[in-house]
Amino acid sequence: FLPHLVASMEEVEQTYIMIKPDGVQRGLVGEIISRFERKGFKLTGLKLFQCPKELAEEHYKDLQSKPFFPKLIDYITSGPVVFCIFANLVNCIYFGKAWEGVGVVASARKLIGATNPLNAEPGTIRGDLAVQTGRNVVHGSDSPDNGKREIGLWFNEGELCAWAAALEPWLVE
Ligand code: IDP
Ligand code: MG
Repeated sequence: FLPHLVASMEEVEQTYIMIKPDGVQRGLVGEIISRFERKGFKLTGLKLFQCPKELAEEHYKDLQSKPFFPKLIDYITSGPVVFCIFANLVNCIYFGKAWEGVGVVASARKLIGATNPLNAEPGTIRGDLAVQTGRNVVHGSDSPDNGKREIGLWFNEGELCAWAAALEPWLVE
């Protein structure tokens, strides 16, 4: 396969997924990443990182006024997080255009499940692996625009990899 035929990643919808400190401590990194891989999404970035307070506050700035905000920042900065980017598969090899259908952002939110793990369906990550909102093991962007914003916050230029997945024709018609 010819890497130069990969569409520019800017044209491709991408989501920012973060395995929170409880997920790392509990040894769930492989399990969680595996669920997105098995679904068929393409991994385009990956990092282990101790999040500084300022970055956690910027990431969750929409929740600043919530009473749980200080506890949330303590939680996210309490140990290393693993974060990654998953992209929609594209049939770029043949057509050079993004796959139409439910985007990776919305689909990843479905795989993750409801914010409160007690309401998350079995089969979802939070439904299977977590019990409390304050320890819900994983974050996923809630819109394509927020996906772009979060990727910009957590990754530096040149850290993402656009690559042609050889299995793509078996996942996208
Ligand atoms: P989301 O992660 O499902 O998108 P948001 O409402 O964006 O949920 O909240 C971000 C994170 O803040 C949650 O995943 C959870 O870790 C934390 N959080 C939200 N609501 C509460 C709460 O009521 N108590 C404690 N933590 C909360
Ligand atoms: Mg959210």
